Amino acid sequence: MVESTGAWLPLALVHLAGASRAAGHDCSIVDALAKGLGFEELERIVRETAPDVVCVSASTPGFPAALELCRRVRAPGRTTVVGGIHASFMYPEFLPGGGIDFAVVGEGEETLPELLRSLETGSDPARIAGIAFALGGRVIRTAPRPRTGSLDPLPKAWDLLDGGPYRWPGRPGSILGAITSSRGCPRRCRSCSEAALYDGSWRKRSVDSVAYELTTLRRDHGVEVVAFHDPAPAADGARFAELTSRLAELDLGLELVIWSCVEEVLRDEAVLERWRQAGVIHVGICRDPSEDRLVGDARSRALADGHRAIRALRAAGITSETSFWIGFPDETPGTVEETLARALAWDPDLARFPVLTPLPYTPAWRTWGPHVVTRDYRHFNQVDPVVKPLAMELDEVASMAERCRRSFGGARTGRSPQGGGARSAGPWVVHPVETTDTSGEPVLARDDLDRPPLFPHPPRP
Ligand code: B12
Repeated sequence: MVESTGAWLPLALVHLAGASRAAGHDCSIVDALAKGLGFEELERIVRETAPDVVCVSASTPGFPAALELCRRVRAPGRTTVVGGIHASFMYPEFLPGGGIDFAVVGEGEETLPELLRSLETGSDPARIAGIAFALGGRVIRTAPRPRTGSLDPLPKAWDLLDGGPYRWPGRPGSILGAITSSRGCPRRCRSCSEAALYDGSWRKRSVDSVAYELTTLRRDHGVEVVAFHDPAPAADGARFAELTSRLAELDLGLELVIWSCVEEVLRDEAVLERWRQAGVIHVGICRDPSEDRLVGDARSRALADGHRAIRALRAAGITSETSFWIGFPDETPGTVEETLARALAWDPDLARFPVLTPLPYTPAWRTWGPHVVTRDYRHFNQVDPVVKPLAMELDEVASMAERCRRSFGGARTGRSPQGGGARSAGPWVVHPVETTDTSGEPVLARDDLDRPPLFPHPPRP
Protein backbone atom coordinates (compact mmCIF):
# COMPACT_ATOMS: atom_id res chain seq x y z
CA MET A 1 0.00 0.00 0.00
CA VAL A 2 2.76 2.39 0.96
CA GLU A 3 4.46 1.57 -2.33
CA SER A 4 1.41 2.44 -4.40
CA THR A 5 -0.08 5.34 -2.46
CA GLY A 6 3.05 6.74 -0.84
CA ALA A 7 3.54 7.14 2.89
CA TRP A 8 0.58 8.97 4.34
CA LEU A 9 0.79 10.64 7.69
CA PRO A 10 -0.09 8.68 10.82
CA LEU A 11 -2.57 11.35 11.85
CA ALA A 12 -3.98 9.32 14.75
CA LEU A 13 -0.53 9.36 16.37
CA VAL A 14 -0.17 13.10 15.78
CA HIS A 15 -3.52 13.63 17.54
CA LEU A 16 -2.78 11.19 20.38
CA ALA A 17 0.73 12.52 21.06
CA GLY A 18 -0.63 16.06 20.90
CA ALA A 19 -3.32 15.33 23.47
CA SER A 20 -1.01 13.35 25.74
CA ARG A 21 1.70 15.98 25.64
CA ALA A 22 -0.80 18.72 26.40
CA ALA A 23 -1.70 16.69 29.50
CA GLY A 24 1.94 16.73 30.61
CA HIS A 25 3.33 13.43 29.29
CA ASP A 26 6.57 13.08 27.34
CA CYS A 27 5.86 11.47 23.97
CA SER A 28 7.63 10.37 20.86
CA ILE A 29 6.17 9.00 17.62
CA VAL A 30 7.62 6.12 15.62
CA ASP A 31 6.10 5.76 12.15
CA ALA A 32 6.96 2.11 11.57
CA LEU A 33 4.80 1.87 8.45
CA ALA A 34 6.39 4.79 6.60
CA LYS A 35 9.90 3.83 7.65
CA GLY A 36 9.41 0.14 6.99
CA LEU A 37 10.67 -0.77 10.46
CA GLY A 38 10.60 -4.42 11.52
CA PHE A 39 10.23 -5.89 14.99
CA GLU A 40 13.97 -5.91 15.77
CA GLU A 41 14.33 -2.22 14.95
CA LEU A 42 11.25 -1.35 16.97
CA GLU A 43 12.49 -3.40 19.91
CA ARG A 44 15.80 -1.56 19.71
CA ILE A 45 14.02 1.82 19.76
CA VAL A 46 11.99 0.74 22.78
CA ARG A 47 15.14 -0.51 24.54
CA GLU A 48 16.97 2.73 23.87
CA THR A 49 14.17 5.14 24.69
CA ALA A 50 12.79 3.06 27.59
CA PRO A 51 9.19 4.36 27.54
CA ASP A 52 6.82 3.55 30.40
CA VAL A 53 4.01 2.99 27.93
CA VAL A 54 4.06 1.76 24.32
CA CYS A 55 0.92 2.72 22.37
CA VAL A 56 0.23 1.10 19.02
CA SER A 57 -2.27 2.10 16.34
CA ALA A 58 -3.29 -0.43 13.71
CA SER A 59 -6.17 -1.27 11.42
CA THR A 60 -7.18 -4.89 10.88
CA PRO A 61 -4.41 -6.08 8.51
CA GLY A 62 -1.78 -4.44 10.70
CA PHE A 63 -3.18 -5.81 13.93
CA PRO A 64 -1.26 -9.12 14.11
CA ALA A 65 1.97 -7.08 13.85
CA ALA A 66 0.72 -4.70 16.56
CA LEU A 67 0.01 -7.67 18.82
CA GLU A 68 3.42 -9.23 18.17
CA LEU A 69 5.12 -5.90 18.83
CA CYS A 70 3.28 -5.51 22.15
CA ARG A 71 4.26 -9.06 23.16
CA ARG A 72 7.89 -8.31 22.44
CA VAL A 73 8.16 -4.96 24.22
CA ARG A 74 5.89 -5.55 27.20
CA ALA A 75 7.98 -5.88 30.35
CA PRO A 76 7.72 -5.20 34.08
CA GLY A 77 7.17 -1.47 34.37
CA ARG A 78 6.19 -1.15 30.69
CA THR A 79 2.52 -1.08 29.74
CA THR A 80 1.18 -1.73 26.24
CA VAL A 81 -1.90 0.01 24.84
CA VAL A 82 -3.58 -0.48 21.47
CA GLY A 83 -6.26 1.58 19.77
CA GLY A 84 -7.94 2.14 16.43
CA ILE A 85 -10.75 0.42 14.60
CA HIS A 86 -9.72 -3.19 15.10
CA ALA A 87 -8.86 -2.74 18.76
CA SER A 88 -12.16 -0.94 19.39
CA PHE A 89 -14.22 -3.92 18.29
CA MET A 90 -12.04 -7.01 18.67
CA TYR A 91 -10.68 -6.53 22.20
CA PRO A 92 -12.57 -9.59 23.56
CA GLU A 93 -10.59 -11.69 21.07
CA PHE A 94 -7.04 -10.51 21.80
CA LEU A 95 -7.00 -9.26 25.40
CA PRO A 96 -7.20 -12.72 27.03
CA GLY A 97 -4.07 -13.80 25.11
CA GLY A 98 -1.81 -11.40 27.08
CA GLY A 99 0.74 -9.06 25.52
CA ILE A 100 -1.65 -6.13 25.46
CA ASP A 101 -2.57 -4.46 28.72
CA PHE A 102 -5.23 -2.03 27.53
CA ALA A 103 -7.39 -1.47 24.47
CA VAL A 104 -8.81 2.01 23.93
CA VAL A 105 -12.29 1.82 22.45
CA GLY A 106 -13.15 4.60 19.98
CA GLU A 107 -11.62 8.07 20.01
CA GLY A 108 -8.39 8.34 21.92
CA GLU A 109 -7.69 12.05 22.50
CA GLU A 110 -9.45 12.13 25.87
CA THR A 111 -9.12 8.50 26.90
CA LEU A 112 -5.37 8.03 26.40
CA PRO A 113 -4.21 10.99 28.56
CA GLU A 114 -6.59 9.80 31.29
CA LEU A 115 -5.21 6.28 31.07
CA LEU A 116 -1.62 7.55 31.20
CA ARG A 117 -2.47 9.61 34.25
CA SER A 118 -4.02 6.61 35.94
CA LEU A 119 -0.91 4.50 35.20
CA GLU A 120 1.25 7.27 36.65
CA THR A 121 -0.74 7.73 39.82
CA GLY A 122 -1.76 4.11 40.31
CA SER A 123 -5.48 4.94 40.33
CA ASP A 124 -8.02 2.33 39.28
CA PRO A 125 -8.23 2.16 35.46
CA ALA A 126 -11.71 0.68 35.74
CA ARG A 127 -12.91 4.25 36.40
CA ILE A 128 -11.75 5.41 32.97
CA ALA A 129 -14.49 5.41 30.35
CA GLY A 130 -13.74 3.88 26.95
CA ILE A 131 -11.14 1.22 27.70
CA ALA A 132 -10.99 -2.57 28.00
CA PHE A 133 -8.53 -4.84 29.83
CA ALA A 134 -8.23 -8.43 30.99
CA LEU A 135 -8.56 -9.26 34.66
CA GLY A 136 -8.50 -12.71 36.18
CA GLY A 137 -9.31 -14.42 32.88
CA ARG A 138 -12.20 -12.05 32.12
CA VAL A 139 -12.36 -9.06 29.83
CA ILE A 140 -13.57 -5.88 31.48
CA ARG A 141 -15.05 -3.16 29.31
CA THR A 142 -15.49 0.13 31.16
CA ALA A 143 -18.34 2.58 30.63
CA PRO A 144 -18.65 3.91 27.07
CA ARG A 145 -16.98 7.26 26.55
CA PRO A 146 -19.18 10.02 25.16
CA ARG A 147 -17.96 11.28 21.80
CA THR A 148 -15.37 14.07 21.93
CA GLY A 149 -17.30 17.35 22.24
CA SER A 150 -15.57 19.81 19.93
CA LEU A 151 -13.04 18.59 17.39
CA ASP A 152 -11.70 22.12 16.86
CA PRO A 153 -9.22 22.53 19.68
CA LEU A 154 -7.52 19.11 19.49
CA PRO A 155 -3.74 19.73 19.79
CA LYS A 156 -1.45 18.14 17.18
CA ALA A 157 2.16 17.03 17.72
CA TRP A 158 3.47 17.76 14.22
CA ASP A 159 6.99 18.27 15.52
CA LEU A 160 7.16 14.67 16.75
CA LEU A 161 6.50 13.06 13.35
CA ASP A 162 9.53 11.01 12.48
CA GLY A 163 8.72 9.36 9.15
CA GLY A 164 8.69 12.30 6.74
CA PRO A 165 8.89 14.09 4.54
CA TYR A 166 5.60 12.58 3.43
CA ARG A 167 4.68 12.65 -0.24
CA TRP A 168 1.53 12.37 -2.29
CA PRO A 169 2.38 10.36 -5.41
CA GLY A 170 0.12 12.45 -7.65
CA ARG A 171 2.49 15.36 -7.06
CA PRO A 172 6.03 14.02 -7.06
CA GLY A 173 8.33 16.00 -4.80
CA SER A 174 5.53 17.76 -2.93
CA ILE A 175 5.25 17.86 0.85
CA LEU A 176 2.14 16.11 2.12
CA GLY A 177 0.21 17.12 5.21
CA ALA A 178 -3.04 15.81 6.66
CA ILE A 179 -6.14 17.04 8.41
CA THR A 180 -9.50 15.79 9.55
CA SER A 181 -12.24 18.34 9.01
CA SER A 182 -14.95 16.08 10.43
CA ARG A 183 -15.30 12.75 12.17
CA GLY A 184 -17.45 9.75 11.29
CA CYS A 185 -19.57 9.30 8.20
CA PRO A 186 -23.32 9.63 7.65
CA ARG A 187 -23.37 7.21 4.72
CA ARG A 188 -23.65 3.99 6.74
CA CYS A 189 -22.07 1.80 4.04
CA ARG A 190 -22.46 -1.77 5.22
CA SER A 191 -18.84 -2.76 4.64
CA CYS A 192 -17.14 0.31 6.07
CA SER A 193 -15.55 0.33 9.48
CA GLU A 194 -15.82 4.12 9.75
CA ALA A 195 -19.61 3.94 9.79
CA ALA A 196 -19.36 1.12 12.34
CA LEU A 197 -16.86 2.93 14.58
CA TYR A 198 -18.92 6.09 14.84
CA ASP A 199 -22.29 4.45 14.51
CA GLY A 200 -23.26 6.43 11.44
CA SER A 201 -22.71 9.73 13.26
CA TRP A 202 -20.93 12.67 11.62
CA ARG A 203 -19.47 15.64 13.48
CA LYS A 204 -17.98 18.65 11.75
CA ARG A 205 -15.27 21.07 12.71
CA SER A 206 -15.88 24.76 12.27
CA VAL A 207 -14.83 26.33 8.99
CA ASP A 208 -12.66 28.81 10.96
CA SER A 209 -10.69 26.10 12.65
CA VAL A 210 -10.18 24.00 9.50
CA ALA A 211 -9.05 27.09 7.57
CA TYR A 212 -6.70 28.08 10.40
CA GLU A 213 -5.17 24.60 10.62
CA LEU A 214 -4.62 24.53 6.86
CA THR A 215 -2.98 27.94 7.09
CA THR A 216 -0.57 26.73 9.76
CA LEU A 217 0.23 23.57 7.78
CA ARG A 218 1.16 25.77 4.85
CA ARG A 219 2.88 28.56 6.75
CA ASP A 220 4.66 26.71 9.54
CA HIS A 221 5.33 23.34 7.95
CA GLY A 222 5.62 24.23 4.27
CA VAL A 223 2.97 21.70 3.30
CA GLU A 224 1.89 21.75 -0.35
CA VAL A 225 -0.69 18.98 -0.60
CA VAL A 226 -3.09 18.17 2.23
CA ALA A 227 -4.91 14.86 2.41
CA PHE A 228 -8.24 15.11 4.20
CA HIS A 229 -8.30 11.90 6.26
CA ASP A 230 -12.01 12.19 7.06
CA PRO A 231 -14.23 10.07 4.83
CA ALA A 232 -16.94 12.69 4.36
CA PRO A 233 -15.61 16.28 4.46
CA ALA A 234 -18.32 17.38 1.99
CA ALA A 235 -21.24 15.61 3.69
CA ASP A 236 -22.90 18.88 4.69
CA GLY A 237 -23.33 20.83 1.45
CA ALA A 238 -23.79 24.27 3.03
CA ARG A 239 -20.81 23.88 5.30
CA PHE A 240 -18.58 22.58 2.48
CA ALA A 241 -19.64 25.53 0.32
CA GLU A 242 -18.59 27.85 3.15
CA LEU A 243 -15.27 26.03 3.55
CA THR A 244 -14.44 26.02 -0.17
CA SER A 245 -15.34 29.71 -0.47
CA ARG A 246 -13.17 30.56 2.51
CA LEU A 247 -10.24 28.58 1.12
CA ALA A 248 -10.64 30.13 -2.32
CA GLU A 249 -10.50 33.58 -0.68
CA LEU A 250 -7.49 32.68 1.44
CA ASP A 251 -5.67 31.31 -1.60
CA LEU A 252 -3.09 29.43 0.45
CA GLY A 253 -1.50 27.76 -2.56
CA LEU A 254 -2.44 24.40 -1.07
CA GLU A 255 -3.71 21.46 -3.09
CA LEU A 256 -6.27 19.25 -1.41
CA VAL A 257 -7.04 15.56 -1.75
CA ILE A 258 -10.43 14.60 -0.36
CA TRP A 259 -12.85 11.68 -0.07
CA SER A 260 -16.39 12.08 -1.28
CA CYS A 261 -19.14 10.10 -3.02
CA VAL A 262 -21.19 10.28 -6.21
CA GLU A 263 -24.20 11.90 -4.51
CA GLU A 264 -22.11 14.76 -3.11
CA VAL A 265 -20.32 15.38 -6.40
CA LEU A 266 -23.63 15.49 -8.29
CA ARG A 267 -25.17 17.68 -5.58
CA ASP A 268 -22.34 20.16 -6.16
CA GLU A 269 -22.06 19.63 -9.91
CA ALA A 270 -22.74 23.31 -10.61
CA VAL A 271 -20.12 24.50 -8.10
CA LEU A 272 -17.26 22.07 -8.66
CA GLU A 273 -15.26 24.99 -10.01
CA ARG A 274 -15.40 26.34 -6.49
CA TRP A 275 -14.01 23.03 -5.12
CA ARG A 276 -11.12 23.46 -7.55
CA GLN A 277 -10.58 27.13 -6.65
CA ALA A 278 -10.38 26.04 -3.01
CA GLY A 279 -7.49 23.76 -4.03
CA VAL A 280 -9.23 20.39 -4.45
CA ILE A 281 -7.20 18.51 -7.07
CA HIS A 282 -8.18 14.91 -6.42
CA VAL A 283 -11.31 13.20 -5.14
CA GLY A 284 -11.44 9.62 -3.93
CA ILE A 285 -14.98 8.41 -4.53
CA CYS A 286 -16.11 5.92 -1.88
CA ARG A 287 -18.02 2.94 -3.26
CA ASP A 288 -19.40 0.24 -1.01
CA PRO A 289 -18.81 -3.29 -2.40
CA SER A 290 -22.58 -3.84 -2.54
CA GLU A 291 -22.64 -1.30 -5.41
CA ASP A 292 -20.92 -3.94 -7.52
CA ARG A 293 -23.84 -6.30 -6.98
CA LEU A 294 -26.68 -4.00 -7.98
CA VAL A 295 -29.07 -5.35 -10.60
CA GLY A 296 -31.50 -3.96 -13.16
CA ASP A 297 -32.34 -0.26 -13.17
CA ALA A 298 -30.41 0.44 -9.99
CA ARG A 299 -27.30 -0.86 -11.69
CA SER A 300 -27.73 1.26 -14.84
CA ARG A 301 -28.57 4.35 -12.78
CA ALA A 302 -25.48 3.89 -10.58
CA LEU A 303 -23.27 3.58 -13.65
CA ALA A 304 -24.76 6.64 -15.33
CA ASP A 305 -24.43 8.69 -12.13
CA GLY A 306 -20.87 7.49 -11.53
CA HIS A 307 -19.78 8.36 -15.03
CA ARG A 308 -21.45 11.76 -14.81
CA ALA A 309 -19.73 12.53 -11.49
CA ILE A 310 -16.31 11.62 -12.93
CA ARG A 311 -16.94 13.74 -16.03
CA ALA A 312 -18.05 16.69 -13.92
CA LEU A 313 -14.93 16.46 -11.75
CA ARG A 314 -12.75 16.19 -14.82
CA ALA A 315 -14.41 19.23 -16.39
CA ALA A 316 -13.57 21.15 -13.22
CA GLY A 317 -9.92 20.04 -13.44
CA ILE A 318 -10.15 17.51 -10.60
CA THR A 319 -8.82 13.96 -10.90
CA SER A 320 -10.74 11.03 -9.48
CA GLU A 321 -10.11 7.63 -8.05
CA THR A 322 -12.51 4.88 -7.10
CA SER A 323 -12.68 1.19 -6.22
CA PHE A 324 -14.41 -1.63 -8.08
CA TRP A 325 -14.74 -4.72 -5.92
CA ILE A 326 -14.17 -8.29 -6.94
CA GLY A 327 -14.08 -11.66 -5.14
CA PHE A 328 -17.76 -12.01 -4.13
CA PRO A 329 -19.08 -15.49 -3.26
CA ASP A 330 -20.88 -15.59 -6.63
CA GLU A 331 -17.83 -14.33 -8.58
CA THR A 332 -16.92 -15.95 -11.90
CA PRO A 333 -14.40 -14.89 -14.55
CA GLY A 334 -17.41 -13.49 -16.45
CA THR A 335 -18.56 -11.27 -13.56
CA VAL A 336 -14.99 -9.99 -13.12
CA GLU A 337 -15.02 -8.97 -16.79
CA GLU A 338 -18.30 -7.14 -16.17
CA THR A 339 -16.71 -5.28 -13.26
CA LEU A 340 -13.74 -4.30 -15.39
CA ALA A 341 -16.14 -3.08 -18.09
CA ARG A 342 -17.99 -1.07 -15.42
CA ALA A 343 -14.73 0.52 -14.28
CA LEU A 344 -13.87 1.46 -17.85
CA ALA A 345 -17.35 2.89 -18.35
CA TRP A 346 -17.12 4.95 -15.17
CA ASP A 347 -13.73 6.12 -16.46
CA PRO A 348 -12.08 7.50 -13.33
CA ASP A 349 -8.47 8.62 -13.57
CA LEU A 350 -7.42 5.84 -11.22
CA ALA A 351 -9.37 2.65 -10.61
CA ARG A 352 -8.52 0.25 -7.81
CA PHE A 353 -9.67 -3.35 -7.82
CA PRO A 354 -9.66 -4.37 -4.16
CA VAL A 355 -10.88 -7.83 -3.23
CA LEU A 356 -13.93 -8.13 -1.03
CA THR A 357 -12.74 -8.17 2.58
CA PRO A 358 -15.63 -8.40 5.04
CA LEU A 359 -14.69 -7.12 8.49
CA PRO A 360 -16.13 -8.96 11.49
CA TYR A 361 -17.45 -5.77 13.05
CA THR A 362 -19.40 -4.37 10.08
CA PRO A 363 -22.98 -5.20 9.04
CA ALA A 364 -21.63 -6.76 5.82
CA TRP A 365 -20.12 -9.56 7.93
CA ARG A 366 -23.58 -11.07 8.28
CA THR A 367 -23.85 -11.39 4.51
CA TRP A 368 -20.33 -12.35 3.52
CA GLY A 369 -18.70 -13.49 6.78
CA PRO A 370 -19.78 -17.12 6.29
CA HIS A 371 -17.70 -17.21 3.08
CA VAL A 372 -14.51 -15.98 4.75
CA VAL A 373 -11.97 -18.79 4.83
CA THR A 374 -9.30 -17.40 7.17
CA ARG A 375 -9.08 -15.43 10.40
CA ASP A 376 -5.44 -14.55 9.77
CA TYR A 377 -6.00 -10.81 9.79
CA ARG A 378 -2.74 -10.12 7.94
CA HIS A 379 -4.63 -11.14 4.81
CA PHE A 380 -7.50 -8.68 5.45
CA ASN A 381 -5.67 -6.16 3.29
CA GLN A 382 -8.05 -6.04 0.30
CA VAL A 383 -5.35 -7.61 -1.87
CA ASP A 384 -5.21 -11.22 -0.63
CA PRO A 385 -8.60 -12.87 -1.21
CA VAL A 386 -10.20 -14.03 2.05
CA VAL A 387 -13.63 -14.90 0.60
CA LYS A 388 -13.81 -18.16 -1.36
CA PRO A 389 -16.12 -17.78 -4.37
CA LEU A 390 -18.19 -20.88 -5.05
CA ALA A 391 -16.88 -21.14 -8.61
CA MET A 392 -13.34 -19.75 -8.35
CA GLU A 393 -10.14 -20.52 -6.49
CA LEU A 394 -8.54 -17.86 -4.28
CA ASP A 395 -5.45 -17.52 -6.48
CA GLU A 396 -7.66 -17.05 -9.55
CA VAL A 397 -9.34 -14.12 -7.79
CA ALA A 398 -5.96 -12.59 -6.98
CA SER A 399 -4.71 -12.95 -10.54
CA MET A 400 -7.94 -11.58 -12.02
CA ALA A 401 -7.69 -8.55 -9.73
CA GLU A 402 -4.17 -8.01 -11.01
CA ARG A 403 -5.39 -8.44 -14.59
CA CYS A 404 -8.09 -5.79 -14.01
CA ARG A 405 -5.46 -3.37 -12.71
CA ARG A 406 -3.25 -3.95 -15.74
CA SER A 407 -6.12 -3.77 -18.24
CA PHE A 408 -7.48 -0.55 -16.75
CA GLY A 409 -3.99 0.99 -16.68
CA GLY A 410 -3.38 -0.16 -20.26
CA ALA A 411 -6.66 1.32 -21.48
CA ARG A 412 -5.74 4.66 -19.94
CA THR A 413 -2.14 4.87 -21.15
CA GLY A 414 -1.40 8.10 -22.92
CA ARG A 415 -4.72 9.67 -21.98
CA SER A 416 -4.82 13.02 -20.37
CA PRO A 417 -7.98 13.75 -18.41
CA GLN A 418 -7.50 17.49 -18.29
CA GLY A 419 -6.75 17.77 -21.95
CA GLY A 420 -3.61 19.57 -23.13
CA GLY A 421 -0.71 19.86 -20.79
CA ALA A 422 -1.59 17.21 -18.22
CA ARG A 423 1.25 14.84 -17.42
CA SER A 424 1.48 11.31 -16.25
CA ALA A 425 2.96 10.45 -12.87
CA GLY A 426 2.82 6.89 -11.59
CA PRO A 427 -0.72 5.60 -11.56
CA TRP A 428 -2.11 9.11 -11.44
CA VAL A 429 -2.46 11.65 -14.16
CA VAL A 430 -2.03 14.98 -12.50
CA HIS A 431 -2.60 18.54 -13.54
CA PRO A 432 -0.16 20.54 -15.57
CA VAL A 433 2.90 21.39 -13.53
CA GLU A 434 4.75 24.60 -13.74
CA THR A 435 8.17 23.43 -14.80
CA THR A 436 10.24 20.31 -15.44
CA ASP A 437 13.69 19.36 -14.26
CA THR A 438 16.33 17.87 -16.52
CA SER A 439 15.15 14.30 -15.86
CA GLY A 440 11.75 15.23 -17.23
CA GLU A 441 10.13 14.50 -13.85
CA PRO A 442 7.40 16.97 -12.87
CA VAL A 443 8.56 19.28 -10.12
CA LEU A 444 7.03 22.26 -8.39
CA ALA A 445 8.13 25.65 -9.55
CA ARG A 446 7.62 27.52 -6.32
CA ASP A 447 10.37 28.19 -3.80
CA ASP A 448 9.57 24.91 -2.08
CA LEU A 449 12.60 22.94 -3.08
CA ASP A 450 14.98 25.26 -1.23
CA ARG A 451 13.04 25.13 1.96
CA PRO A 452 14.55 23.43 5.05
CA PRO A 453 13.24 19.92 5.76
CA LEU A 454 9.59 19.97 6.67
CA PHE A 455 8.24 18.31 9.76
CA PRO A 456 11.74 18.73 11.21
CA HIS A 457 12.70 15.65 13.14
CA PRO A 458 14.42 16.31 16.44
CA PRO A 459 17.18 13.79 17.16
CA ARG A 460 15.98 10.79 19.14
CA PRO A 461 16.95 10.93 22.78
C1 B12 B 1 -4.70 7.58 5.90
C2 B12 B 1 -5.23 6.17 5.76
C3 B12 B 1 -4.32 5.18 5.37
C4 B12 B 1 -2.84 5.42 5.28
C5 B12 B 1 -2.30 5.17 6.71
C6 B12 B 1 -1.30 6.17 7.12
C7 B12 B 1 -0.96 5.96 8.57
N1 B12 B 1 0.30 5.81 8.82
O1 B12 B 1 -1.84 5.94 9.42
C8 B12 B 1 -2.40 4.30 4.27
C9 B12 B 1 -2.50 4.86 2.87
C10 B12 B 1 -1.00 3.74 4.49
C11 B12 B 1 -3.52 3.29 4.52
C12 B12 B 1 -3.39 1.96 4.22
C13 B12 B 1 -4.40 1.05 4.38
N2 B12 B 1 -5.66 1.31 4.70
CO1 B12 B 1 -6.23 3.03 5.33
N3 B12 B 1 -7.01 4.65 5.79
C14 B12 B 1 -6.58 5.86 6.00
C15 B12 B 1 -7.72 6.81 6.37
C16 B12 B 1 -8.16 7.56 5.11
C17 B12 B 1 -7.44 7.85 7.45
C18 B12 B 1 -6.96 7.31 8.81
C19 B12 B 1 -6.78 8.49 9.73
O2 B12 B 1 -5.75 9.11 9.76
N4 B12 B 1 -7.85 8.89 10.46
C20 B12 B 1 -7.83 10.04 11.33
C21 B12 B 1 -7.45 9.66 12.77
C22 B12 B 1 -7.37 10.87 13.67
O3 B12 B 1 -8.51 8.84 13.21
P1 B12 B 1 -8.31 7.30 13.57
O4 B12 B 1 -7.20 6.72 12.76
O5 B12 B 1 -9.61 6.63 13.57
O6 B12 B 1 -7.78 7.34 15.06
C23 B12 B 1 -8.61 7.69 16.16
C24 B12 B 1 -9.16 6.46 16.89
O7 B12 B 1 -9.35 5.36 16.04
C25 B12 B 1 -8.19 6.21 18.00
N5 B12 B 1 -6.96 5.47 17.78
C26 B12 B 1 -6.38 5.07 16.64
N6 B12 B 1 -5.23 4.44 16.91
C27 B12 B 1 -5.04 4.46 18.21
C28 B12 B 1 -4.00 3.97 19.00
C29 B12 B 1 -4.05 4.14 20.36
C30 B12 B 1 -2.95 3.62 21.21
C31 B12 B 1 -5.15 4.80 20.96
C32 B12 B 1 -5.19 5.01 22.40
C33 B12 B 1 -6.22 5.26 20.17
C34 B12 B 1 -6.15 5.10 18.80
O8 B12 B 1 -7.83 7.52 18.37
C35 B12 B 1 -7.70 8.34 17.19
C36 B12 B 1 -8.11 9.75 17.53
O9 B12 B 1 -9.40 9.75 18.07
C37 B12 B 1 -8.79 5.79 6.87
C38 B12 B 1 -10.21 6.26 6.76
C39 B12 B 1 -10.54 7.10 7.96
N7 B12 B 1 -11.15 8.20 7.74
O10 B12 B 1 -10.17 6.76 9.09
C40 B12 B 1 -8.47 4.57 6.04
C41 B12 B 1 -8.72 3.17 6.64
C42 B12 B 1 -8.25 3.18 8.06
N8 B12 B 1 -7.85 2.29 5.85
C43 B12 B 1 -8.41 1.22 5.55
C44 B12 B 1 -7.81 0.21 4.74
C45 B12 B 1 -8.70 -0.90 4.27
C46 B12 B 1 -6.47 0.27 4.43
C47 B12 B 1 -5.66 -0.78 3.67
C48 B12 B 1 -5.95 -2.23 3.98
C49 B12 B 1 -5.85 -0.48 2.19
C50 B12 B 1 -5.11 -1.45 1.29
N9 B12 B 1 -5.84 -2.07 0.44
O11 B12 B 1 -3.93 -1.64 1.36
C51 B12 B 1 -4.22 -0.40 4.09
C52 B12 B 1 -3.82 -1.13 5.38
C53 B12 B 1 -2.48 -0.67 5.93
C54 B12 B 1 -2.11 -1.43 7.18
N10 B12 B 1 -0.99 -2.11 7.16
O12 B12 B 1 -2.81 -1.42 8.15
C55 B12 B 1 -9.78 1.09 6.16
C56 B12 B 1 -9.67 0.26 7.45
C57 B12 B 1 -10.36 -1.03 7.38
C58 B12 B 1 -10.07 -1.77 8.67
N11 B12 B 1 -10.96 -1.66 9.60
O13 B12 B 1 -9.06 -2.37 8.82
C59 B12 B 1 -10.15 2.53 6.40
C60 B12 B 1 -11.11 2.81 7.59
C61 B12 B 1 -10.77 3.10 5.10
C62 B12 B 1 -12.10 2.46 4.81
N12 B12 B 1 -13.16 3.18 5.02
O14 B12 B 1 -12.18 1.34 4.39
N13 B12 B 1 -4.59 3.87 5.03
